[in-house]
Amino acid sequence: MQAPSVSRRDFIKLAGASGMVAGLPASAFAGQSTFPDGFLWGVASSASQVESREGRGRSNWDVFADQKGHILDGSTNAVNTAFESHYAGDFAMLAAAGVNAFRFSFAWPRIQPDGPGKPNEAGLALYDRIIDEMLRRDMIPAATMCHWDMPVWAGDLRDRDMAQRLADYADILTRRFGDRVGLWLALNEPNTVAAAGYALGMHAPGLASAEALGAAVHHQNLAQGLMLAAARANLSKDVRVSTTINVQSARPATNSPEDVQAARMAEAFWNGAWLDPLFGRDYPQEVGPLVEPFIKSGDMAVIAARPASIGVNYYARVYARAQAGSPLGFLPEMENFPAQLIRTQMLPVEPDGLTEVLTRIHTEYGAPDIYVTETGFALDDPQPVDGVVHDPKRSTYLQSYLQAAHQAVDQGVKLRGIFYWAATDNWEWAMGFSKTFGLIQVDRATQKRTPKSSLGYYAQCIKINGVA
Ligand code: IFM
Repeated sequence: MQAPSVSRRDFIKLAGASGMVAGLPASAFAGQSTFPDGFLWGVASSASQVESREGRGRSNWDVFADQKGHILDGSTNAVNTAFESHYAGDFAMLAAAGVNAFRFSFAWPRIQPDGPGKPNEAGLALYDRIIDEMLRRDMIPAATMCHWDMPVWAGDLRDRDMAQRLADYADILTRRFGDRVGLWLALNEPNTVAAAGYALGMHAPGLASAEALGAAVHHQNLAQGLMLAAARANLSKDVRVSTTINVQSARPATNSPEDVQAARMAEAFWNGAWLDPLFGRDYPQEVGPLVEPFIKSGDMAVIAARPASIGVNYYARVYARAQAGSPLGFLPEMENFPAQLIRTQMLPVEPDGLTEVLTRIHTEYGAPDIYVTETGFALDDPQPVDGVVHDPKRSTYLQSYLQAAHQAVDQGVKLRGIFYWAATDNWEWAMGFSKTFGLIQVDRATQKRTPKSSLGYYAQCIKINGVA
């Protein structure tokens, strides 16, 4: 497969289209908001959102998406962006913009399609090629081991044995790819998985009960501990091994005592239920009744992996409305957002919440290195004009989030990199293809990739290692 040729000059053109700082030398920004040396300027993706189903086993998300009424636009994840045959072109475009790290995930159903034990060599070989191409383009591979897609044979997270199955899978991955991946992340947003998949029935496997929720919380934490232990046993000490939590601070939707209480629960569920045990504390008392039935002797020690770095996904705050009878005790819904906030297709724009979560993790959890493993904006993008999709709002929002991240750095936070979600438009789970986050547009009929002007803006930031 031939990668299209994209030059750095094309990106100066793109930056011009973005109306930003095209052509200015890096010295023009001396003393302004620059990031530490070695900062990772990344973009992110996940297997189940970009790869096709070709060559892999059936996943929990295939089952969910194939059931009528689950996906907003009636689409499925059968083809997605056919990343497995377009990655070289995607990487060429991103590398020309200066992107120096690429976050992707392995599809567990591609590695172990039919059952536990011996992995599928064709699946492993595909990721060999993808990783080698990243390295050829000077992009550090940042790999999520499991980003929501699980093989059907493995069952679901109500089953405690899932933790060991995920640990065995982590062992396979780190043995094979440990010599090339620079940053390992065990799970992606276990909090979203538990809330949307086991409490609200909105994501695979479509469950909604307090029992399923409690099991999904504890078994993912346990899995994460076992996965990190398996990875550490296989990797050299200088390789970064961590996990990614969707950290959003919670506020009440109204001033009612019920909503104030709901926000306390949301805060504990969304953040503390994951970060506290990972860094050696007990579960927050608010989630005790949910998880206690599932905790066995020795579990908390396994979960307390105390990683030296942590992946943080941040989009916006959670606004909690009390909901009697809901397994969570609150609803994190769209209409709960304060009306004055700018809204994207999905979430509001709240840059100050990013400074808040980064400084909080720094002070409360022993100042780990932090990677913002996702942040991004779903917007209604226009059709391309002269080979560029003009999306100035995405650049403006991104600029405000980068400034917010930089404020955290000013306050001592050890921020080591940012990964924009997403590299390309992709399949947004239950929202199908209706939400577009990418820096690169993908034509669904032809799979043609077109850069957005926000990629040009990102290129300018990368060039000055700061906020353009
Ligand atoms: O697309 C998702 C991703 O898979 C996990 N984090 C949030 C993104 C946007 O909703």
